[in-house]
Order: sequence, then structure tokens, then C-alpha cells
Amino acid sequence: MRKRVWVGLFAVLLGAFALAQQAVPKLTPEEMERAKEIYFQQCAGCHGVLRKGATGKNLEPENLLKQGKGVDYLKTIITNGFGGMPAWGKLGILSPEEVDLMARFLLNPVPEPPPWTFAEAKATWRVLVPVNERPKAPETKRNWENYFGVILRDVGKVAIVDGDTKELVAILPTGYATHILRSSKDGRYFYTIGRDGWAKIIDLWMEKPKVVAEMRACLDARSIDTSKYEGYEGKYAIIGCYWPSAFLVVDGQTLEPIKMVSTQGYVKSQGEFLRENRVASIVSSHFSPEWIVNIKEAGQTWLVDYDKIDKKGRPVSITVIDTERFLHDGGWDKSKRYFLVAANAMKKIVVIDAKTREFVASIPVGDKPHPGRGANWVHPKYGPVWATGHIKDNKIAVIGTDPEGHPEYAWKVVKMIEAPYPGNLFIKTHPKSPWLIVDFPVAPTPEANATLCAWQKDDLEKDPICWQVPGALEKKARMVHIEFNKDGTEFWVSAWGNVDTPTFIVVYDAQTLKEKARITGDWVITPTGKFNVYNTANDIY
Ligand code: DHE
Repeated sequence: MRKRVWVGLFAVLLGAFALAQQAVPKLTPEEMERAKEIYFQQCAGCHGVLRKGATGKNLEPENLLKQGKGVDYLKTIITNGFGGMPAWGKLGILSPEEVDLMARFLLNPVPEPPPWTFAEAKATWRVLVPVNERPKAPETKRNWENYFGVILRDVGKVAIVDGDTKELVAILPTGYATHILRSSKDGRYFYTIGRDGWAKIIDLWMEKPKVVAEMRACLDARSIDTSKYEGYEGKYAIIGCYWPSAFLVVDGQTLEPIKMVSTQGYVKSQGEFLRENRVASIVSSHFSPEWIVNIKEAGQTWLVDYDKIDKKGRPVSITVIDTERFLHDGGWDKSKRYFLVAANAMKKIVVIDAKTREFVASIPVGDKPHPGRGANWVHPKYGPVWATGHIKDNKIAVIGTDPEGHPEYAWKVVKMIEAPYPGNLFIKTHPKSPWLIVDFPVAPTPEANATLCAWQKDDLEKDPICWQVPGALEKKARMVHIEFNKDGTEFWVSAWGNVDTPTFIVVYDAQTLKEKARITGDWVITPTGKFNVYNTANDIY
């Protein structure tokens, strides 16, 4: 009897040992380095460098193993996608070997991400064209206020395209997977931030725009903005970092680092301690000299005062507002007083009043709201409204934003529109266009990825006009990010394909929705975000 118990126990231990051996697959040092690189490029943004989850699920190995998620399960998910996650394998972004590698990597302990200091950031800082050698007035005869800065994501470049003539003006190196561009208040400078933390300033007044300053703020970043408050225009810029979680205030003309502030902290000032507490969207207030800085994992919005910031050790004044966890992207309402930001994993939109500097509302919406900067217009019944689409469901939430003129609709979803697909990332309109335009780049089918839809802004009951963009499927491209020109007469959408195939940017008439032009060329590789100088400088969306 006793012998049988021992044999049984031995068998259980052997089984557990075998499972453990199977559960933590070995990686060679070369495989580990390659997997770390792929994880940084494709996974860390959503799941976190420490894999604790945010927009994406928690991927800590102990959790995966507890849930019985082994190599085969992970390979299936990485190949086919899940929820809003792209089908990395099916889309050809990861090869079958890379899918297998990543599945094995995820079951191994989380590697410690490297640190980054203020001194290291400062050592990367270079002024390529000193301020006194830059033009005193625009040198170019082109209508530079209608330039578009087009991100060429996978080649780490930004193209400057003339919005009037559609000619390519310049192509500039801006760093690995440049994420967004923001403009100085006067529109003269584009500020770029790459996923690798490199920030650059592009001077658009030059005959041929150039990068005039650069600096690596951190190792992983998504946001950048400038000081736009009256009297401080262009004086400072701020870079929001994912890793190490921090923000860096820099000189607005040269990018010289001034102050680095860690954002590690506690969930809503009370809960768990977070080493990975990333800086998501940042906007520059029009009511005071401060930035509204969204701290993702903690669920806090920080108001960072740049009034007293200088190099001499004076205080950085920060007001911390507890809001909702997993803050991501957002934009101003029409009056530019209220900032609306998605707490995507909480299925909420948070509203901050830049005038009173207070939290206003937390509005339940659909699954994984993703507004970009959102879309503003005046609806005949609801008054001024702002809208967001969603990654995980096919809803578009229209929210009332006028507490004074239309208090009964303010900070409520006044209309939930049904889109034909989930997987929306960006939504856009312009005061001069009757249309609300929506893309579907993370929908589960290539047909949906190639489709755009337009709703009539003043009659949301009407069915949308949806069309598949000719040529997108053939190029395996996802139509992404809508941007209007300065006059609001046309909008541009990128065909985001693979790095080895040039694609195109389509230009549509903002009244008729007819294709007007197509921007093509060898250089049109993986175009994603596009930023019109005038609209970006003036927060028109
Ligand atoms: Fe973005 C905005 C983060 C994936 C293109 N993206 C933002 C902002 C954040 C963010 C925090 C708001 C910046 C601001 O306003 O200050 N994005 C992230 C991610 O963490 C995420 C989910 C995963 C990642 O690893 O980066 C992610 N984003 C993407 C993409 O896959 C897109 C389509 C292409 C790319 O570059 O990887 C993409 N994100 C954009 C664009 C904007 C943006 C074009 C600016 C929109 C605008 O109109 O302002």
C-alpha cells in the first residue's frame, strides 16, 4: 500500500517535472536577443515591457502557465490574431519561425529592461542647425502651412509633402518607427517622436526642410508636444516615455534636455506600485502654461506646469488627478477647453477641464475606445459633439461636449453608431466637410482593412457610405489615419503595407468623397500617420 503511494507520488512529481521542462522552452542566447527585439517592436506597446498588460493582456509566464497556455496555444494566437491584436503570422509580419520563437520566449522569465539616465539622454543631444543660422522668415515659396508630414513607419523616415501640389518636398530620417508628429504653435517646426525614443525637430521654413536638432529621450516613447500657451510658444517641448516610464522637458528650439521626471508610482495614488507606468497622450493647454499628461497604468492625468521650469533647479509643479486606468489617446473638444482621453481597457472616455484644471467625467463607451484625437462637429440636435471609434467592437460613440449650451447631452453618449466592422483606429472630420470618416486597420479581415466609411454628420440615422479602396487588397495594405488639408477641401488616407512594397496615399474630395489624386512613388513605404501643418498647429479635428 505504502509502496503504491510512493510510486504514485513519484509519478506525479515526474509529470510535474516533465510539464515544467516542456512549459519553459529553452532559447539560445541569439534566439533570446532576436525575441527581445521582436517583442519590443511588435508587442511591448500593448502588453508592456514587463508584460503586465494594458491595452493587451497580461503575458507574464507564470500567468500563461497557470492558464495552461503553452507553445501551441500561443502560436495559434500570434498567427491568427485575437480581439484587436493583428494576425502577425497571417499578415506575414512574423514568419512561422518567428511565431514559434515568440511563443517560446513568452514562456521564459521576463528580461529586465535596461535603464536610461538624464546624462545618457543629454549625451545624444545634437543641434544640427543652430537657432541663429535658421531662416528668419520662410525661405520657401511653397504654401508650407499646407505641408503634410507623412510617417514612413518601417523605414524610420518622415516625408514632407506639399499639400497643394502633392509633390514630395523632402524625406528625412527621424528614427525607428516614428510614431507621431506635433507642430509648434506657429506651425514652423514639426516635432517627431520615434518608438525608439529619438525626438527630432524639422524646420519647414527652409527651402528644403531639414532636421535641425535631435535627442534620444528614452528607449521607448510615443508622445511629444510643445508649449502652446500665449507667451510661451515654442519655448519648451515635452516627450512622454514608455520605458523607462518618465517625461522629459526640453528646450523647444534645440531639444536640450532640461528636466526628467519619473512617472513610476501607485495605481490612482493608492494601489499597486508600478515600475512600468507609461506616459501616453500629451496635449498643451490653451488656458494655462501647462501640459496635460496622461499616465497610462496608474490611471492619472498630470498637469505639468512649465511656467517655472528652467535649468536652475526651480520646482517642476505637477498636479495629479486620479482618473481611470489605461489612458491612451485623445483630443480636445471643439472649444479646446475640455480634453477627452480614452481609458481603453476600462471602456471609458475621461474628460478633463483645462480651464478649472479638474476631472469632469468618466463616460462608459464601447470596447477599447481609440479616438486618435477624435472628431468634433456641431450636431443639429445635440450641439457640439466629439466622437470616438473602438478597436474591439463596431461602435462609434458620439458624446455631447457642451455643458453650457446643451447641458442635457453633455458628457453622455448621445448616439452609438454601428459600423460594419470592428477594428477602427482613427476617426476624423473638418468643420468644412459634411462627413465623418472612419478606418478599420485592425479589423480581422483584409477586406475590412481596405475599407473606409463616411457618415453624414448632421444625420447620423442615415446609413454610411462605405467603399473598398481600389488597389489596397492587392498591396496587402490597411487603410489608416485620415487627415484633412488646411482648407478642409480634401482628406488623405495612407495605404499601410509591408516594408518591401511601395503603396500609396489616397486623396479624397471632402464634399463628394470621390478620389481626387493618389500619391505614389518608390518612397511611399509603410505610410501611417499624416499631419497637416495648419490643422496640427491649431488643433483642428
Ligand atoms: Fe499609436 C497616437 C500609443 C499602435 C499610429 N499612439 C498614439 C498615442 C499613443 C499611442 C499614446 C497618443 C500620442 C499623443 O497624442 O500624444 N500606439 C500606441 C501604442 O501603445 C500602440 C497601441 C502599440 C505600440 O506598440 O505602439 C500603438 N499607433 C499604433 C499603430 O499600430 C499605428 C497605427 C502605427 C504605428 O506607428 O505603429 C499607430 N498612434 C498612431 C498615430 C497616432 C498615434 C498615427 C497619432 C494620431 C493623431 O491623429 O494624432
